Parts: sequence; C-alpha cells; structure tokens
Amino acid sequence: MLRQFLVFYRGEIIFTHSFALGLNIDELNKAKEIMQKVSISDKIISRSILKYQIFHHRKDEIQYSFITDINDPHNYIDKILKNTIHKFLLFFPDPNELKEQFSSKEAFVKYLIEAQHELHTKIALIGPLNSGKTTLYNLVRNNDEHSIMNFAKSSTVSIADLKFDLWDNILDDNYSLLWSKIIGGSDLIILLFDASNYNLKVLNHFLSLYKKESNLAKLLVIANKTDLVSIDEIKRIKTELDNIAIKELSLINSNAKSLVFKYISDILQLKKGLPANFEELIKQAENLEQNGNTVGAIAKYKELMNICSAFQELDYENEFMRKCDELNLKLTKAIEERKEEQKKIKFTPFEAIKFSKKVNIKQLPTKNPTSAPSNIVPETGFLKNSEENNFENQKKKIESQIIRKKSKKLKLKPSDIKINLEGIIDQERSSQISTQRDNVNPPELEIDPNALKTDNDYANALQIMITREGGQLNINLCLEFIEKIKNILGRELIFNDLLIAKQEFIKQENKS
Ligand SMILES: Nc1nc2c(ncn2[C@@H]2O[C@H](COP(=O)(O)OP(=O)(O)O)[C@@H](O)[C@H]2O)c(=O)[nH]1
Ligand SMILES: [Mg+2]
Repeated sequence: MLRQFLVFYRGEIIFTHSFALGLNIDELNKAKEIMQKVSISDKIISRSILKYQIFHHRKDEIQYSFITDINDPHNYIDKILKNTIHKFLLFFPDPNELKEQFSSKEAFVKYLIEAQHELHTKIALIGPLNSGKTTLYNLVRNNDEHSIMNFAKSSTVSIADLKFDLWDNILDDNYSLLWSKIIGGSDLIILLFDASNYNLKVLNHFLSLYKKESNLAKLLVIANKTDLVSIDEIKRIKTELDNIAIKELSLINSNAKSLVFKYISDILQLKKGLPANFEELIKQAENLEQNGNTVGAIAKYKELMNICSAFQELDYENEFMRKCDELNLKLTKAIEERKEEQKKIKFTPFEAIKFSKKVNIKQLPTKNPTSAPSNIVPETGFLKNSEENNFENQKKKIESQIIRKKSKKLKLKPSDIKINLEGIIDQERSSQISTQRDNVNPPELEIDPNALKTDNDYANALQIMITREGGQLNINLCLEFIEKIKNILGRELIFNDLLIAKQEFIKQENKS
C-alpha cells in the first residue's frame, strides 16, 4: 500500500503526505542521500529500505518519492507515481512558492487520496467455513460490491481517508484450490476462526496457505464468536496457539465495526489523527521559548517531535526539529558566553562591594547595657572591635548570636555547628586576655560545607566565620553580602567563596 509521498527540492523536504507509518525523518534523510547519488534522471528507480520500498524519480532539482510496502507491484506503482508527479507540477509549478499555497495543497492531497484508492490495496478474509467471514464483510463494507468470477465477492472498505478492497470467498470448501487466488496480492490477510468451535488442523492449513501465497502481506488472526466462550476458554485458545498474536471479536457486539477498524488500522500502522492536546502543547512550547526558558522549550519541542513521529506528521516533525536545533545553538552560545564571563570574574570585586543600606545593629550585651555603642561605623553598620573585645563580651556575643540564629530558623542543623566553649573557659582561667582583637582566641566553630543550601545558610555561616575572626557583621548585611557576591559571580556559591568573602571583609574592616 502507498504509505508516504514526499517531494525534495534542493535537498530539503518541501512536501510530505503520509497515509501510514513509513520512514521517519532520519531514515528519510538517509534514503535521500542514497537517492541523490543515483545519477539517473527522469526515470523511476526503486530500492528496498528497511521493510519498505522507495519509488524514486528525479527531475532537475526536484526528487519525488513514494514509500510503499515491500510487496507492492512495481509496474502499478510506477504508473501512479508518474501521474502524481505530473499533477504535482500542475498544482505547484514553482516549488519556491509551495509554502504559501495552502489551498493548492489541500486540493493536491485530495488527488493523492484518489491515487491511493487507485492502488487497490487488498484485504482478504480467509478462515474455516462458518467462522463469521461474510458477517464481518457485510458489517464493514461500502455499498459497491462486485463478483470476482465464481469464487469471491469484493467491496471497498473506508478507514479514515483510505480505501481498501475487501475480498470474501463464496466457496464452501476449506481445502479448495481457489483460496490461493483470494490470498494472492493481498496487503493484509484476516484469518477468522470460530472461538467456540475450531479445529487446529484446519487453522494450520490456512496459516500455511498464507505463508505460501503471500507471506509479505500482514496477517491479522481473529478469534470470533467470543460471546459463546468463557474467558478461561479464550486463555486456553491463546495458550494452544501461543506463537500467533490473536485478537478477540464478537460480531454480535455493538462495537464490532469500530473494533475491526481498529485492528486493521493497528496492523497496517495507518496514520492516526493527532492527539487532542497537540495545539496546546505547541502553545506551551512557544510560551517557554518566549519566556526565555530555552531548556524547557527544547524539551517541549522534543516531546512534540516524538508525537509527530508516532503520528507520521513529517512536516511538523521537521519544523520542530529545526526549532530544537535553533534553540540548542542559542543555548550553547549562552553557555559559552557565560563561561567566558566567569573566567573574567575574579574575587577581587569583593573589595568594591559597599553596603548602601543602613542597618541598625542591636547593642551587644555589655556590662553596662544602657550605654550607647560607640563603636559602630554609621554608614556601614559594621562594628569596630575595640574595648568590647574582652573575653567576657566575646563569649556573650557568641552566645547571643547562637540565640539570634536559632530564632531566625537557621537551616544549618545544630549538629553542623560545634562550639567549643571549653576553649574560652580555659583562656579565661589562664587570664592571659589581651584587649587586642588579634590576640583573642575565638571560640571554635565548625561549619559543614555540605549543610549549606540556602542563601540564609551561607549568610549565617559567613557571620560565624567573621565572628571567629573577631569581627562582626549584622545577619542582614551578611545576607546582602552573600547576594552581592552571587550576583557578581553569576553562579551558586561554594564554601571557598565564603572563606574569601570573610578575608575580604576582615581586610576592609581592618582598613576602616
Ligand atoms: N454468536 C455469534 N454468532 C456469529 C458471530 N459471527 C457470525 N456468527 C454467525 O455464524 C454463522 C456463520 O457466519 P458466516 O459469516 O456465514 O460465516 P462464514 O462461513 O465464515 O462466512 C452465522 O449464522 C452468523 O450469524 C459472532 O460473533 N457470534
Ligand atoms: Mg461466507
């Protein structure tokens, strides 16, 4: 049967129409390459590719291809392809303008549908007497019956846009020699048997007839009259005929016609209508693209490509593939640019960071809680270390800091921060406390880099590190500091950034 018609112009696909599953985009491109190497022009040549045949004709810069089943007769296809090319040139004299010619496209597809009918794709009903063949034939056929000599009747059956010739025998002998005439030249053989009364020997006879006469045709085996047997019985039949795929049917059921159509569509892999949400998926992809979510848009276009491939929408598939290529290129460029920028970014810009916001700092607990903090630099909110840097204050400062951090829902687990107060106490005992900040041994605070997840975690850790060095920075400013560093670097922070940030801060503080 005719599966696809394709037109290439200067190596690009400019027109496709699919009736059934054929070659996908990649396979087509391979086929196109093979065909381009063939120097013969103005003559139809055919090749077998995978399980299909390609009938190919090249004239000047345009190539035309029919993709058909492997068993389709050459002389017949040749004739129809020639007529189709002639018609195509009448509809589209200038291939450059084809994209805009919507109405001509529709009219040409109508012509293609007619051409498919002309091919007389044949479906033959075979099987033991009394299995329900004639009942099925009458259920699905159109009103255009005619006799084929004295052994068969034929009518057409329409499924979607396609038309097939359906043959039913009028023989009353399972072993008649005329069965081979019914089977020969078929695209699809439907072997029907009565699930409530069948004979394995007779079934095997029909199976061997199929293999002998038309084994390139597709085979659909149906157990009919399932209304007369139990589910267990059907299971038993399937086990008995375990190397054959068997479909179930009851022709007295109201859904019998649509079920038969579904079985035929599936086995011939006919083109299905696109899913209902297809348009919606396109919109989603376009929105993602417009909103700058390139990765999301690529994923959505790939999803659409898979749908198009399954539904044989090659035009769409091609379009989405181009979109993906475009976006991938954009993404690669953006990544490259970002890498270049990151290379330029050094840690030195930290020194340029200035806090414009004035943040109030609560006075740390001192021996005289009413006295105003004289050691705050007004523009920055930084605390200068001076006389409060005695050990008692240092200890209280750490303790109050821990309380503050707890109240701010610190995301670091308590186990991530270990404070060794013993060290402080030891120093207190040794009473070798200097009023100079540099001489004070800060309490030991250990931070687990792996526990740092959010900006708040980083801000808290930075505050702890600064405190260890004897400096002090309000938690809000720490957070602001973290955000600015992130902005400058243009990436997520790592623990090492904190160490450098802390050093920079202490350096700045020492200068002030
Ligand atoms: N119960 C039942 N009877 C069926 C079914 N299909 C066909 N029949 C009956 O089986 C008999 C033989 O059907 P027919 O189509 O003439 O079989 P053929 O010899 O294979 O053409 C007829 O009486 C049909 O009404 C079915 O699914 N269920
Ligand atoms: Mg009959």
